[in-house]
Amino acid sequence: MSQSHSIPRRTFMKAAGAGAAVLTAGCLGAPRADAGAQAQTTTEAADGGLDPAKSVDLDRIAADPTDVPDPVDWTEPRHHEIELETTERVAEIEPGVTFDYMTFNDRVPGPMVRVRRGDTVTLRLTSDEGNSLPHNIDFHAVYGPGGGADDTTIAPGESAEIQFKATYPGVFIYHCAVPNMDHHISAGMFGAILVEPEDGLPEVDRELYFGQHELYTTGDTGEKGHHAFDMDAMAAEEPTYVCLNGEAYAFTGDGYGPVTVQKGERVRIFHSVGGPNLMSSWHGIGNVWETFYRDGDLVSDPDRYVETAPVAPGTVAAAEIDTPVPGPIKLVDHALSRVARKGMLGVIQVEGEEEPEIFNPDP
Ligand SMILES: [Cu+2]
Repeated sequence: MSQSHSIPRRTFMKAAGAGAAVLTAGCLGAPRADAGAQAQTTTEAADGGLDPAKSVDLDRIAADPTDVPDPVDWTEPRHHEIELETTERVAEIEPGVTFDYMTFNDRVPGPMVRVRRGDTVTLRLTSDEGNSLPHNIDFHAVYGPGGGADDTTIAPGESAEIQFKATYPGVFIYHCAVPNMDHHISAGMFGAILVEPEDGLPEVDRELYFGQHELYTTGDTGEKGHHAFDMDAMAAEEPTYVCLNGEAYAFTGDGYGPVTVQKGERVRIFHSVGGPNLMSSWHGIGNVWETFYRDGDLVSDPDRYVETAPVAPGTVAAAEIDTPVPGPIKLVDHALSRVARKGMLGVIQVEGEEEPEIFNPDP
C-alpha cells in the first residue's frame, strides 16, 4: 500500500509589496545598507554603472517561513511522489534591486520535503522550458551517485525521475550540483529534506523554515538597478548580499514584516545554509537555542542552551526555542557585518503580555 502526495508547485503567501516597504521608526530591522550613500539612480547607471532594474517575473522570491509540511503521523513505510521544478526568474533582492535567480519551485529556499525514515520517494525534476541552463538536484539524504544529481541532470524543457529510500534520519540540504554548482546555489538553488526518525520529533507548537545564502553581484549592496552575477566576487568569496530566504531583510519591518508567534509557544526552527561559501554563526538575539540539533543530527543527544551555533554551508541545523517574553527575536548570522550591511536578518515577533519577572523593561 502506498500513499503519495505532491508538494504544491506554486504556493505563495500574498505578495507583500516589496516595493512599498518603508523603514519605520522603531523598526525591528537593522538599518539597511546606507542607500543614500550607495544607491545610484538608473539614470546614473547609463554612465557605466548597473543596467536599470528589470521587470520581475515574481513579486517575491522569499519563501514563507511558515510553509512547512505537517509532521509525520504515519508509522509504516510510505511512498511519496514529489515534483520539483527548476526555474530561472528575475526578482528583487530588495526594493529596486533585481537579480537573475535560479530556484526550485520559484522560491528560496526550495520547498521542504518531509518523510519518515524507511519511506521511499519518487522524485520528478522538471526544468522550465524557458530556462537557459542545465540543472539537477543532489539530496544529502540520499545514498547514490551525486545524491541523485547524476541521474537528474536535465536541459530546459526536460524532466527526469529517480526513486530513493530515505535510509537515514536527519535534516539535510538539497541543491543543484551542475559543474557551476556554486553559481547555481548562490542564485538560489537549495532547500531542505527532513527525514524524521522512526519515533518522530518532539511535539512543538510551531515550526519555521529558513534559508541563508550569499549573492555575488556586479553591483554594490543597495545599489539600485539590475545586478548581474559576479563570478570573480564568488571566487573571492566576497558577497554583495547575505540573505535570509533569498532577499535582504525580508522578515523585518523593512520587508514583509516579522513572523509572529504567541508568547509561551515552543518553536522549532530549521536553518538551511546553502552557502555556497560562508559558514553561518547562527544566533537568535534575545533568545537561546534551548535545544540545538547540530548539523541536522536528529538522533544523537542534542546540545542545550547554545548561544551561537556554526551552521556550515551544505547543512541544515534545527533548534527549539522557548518564548517566555514578548518582543522580537532577531535571527542573525553573528558575523554581524552581514547583518548590519548585507541583509542577513529576520525577526520572529513574540506577541503577548509582559512577563516582568523574567524581563522588565521599566522596573
Ligand atoms: Cu542549477
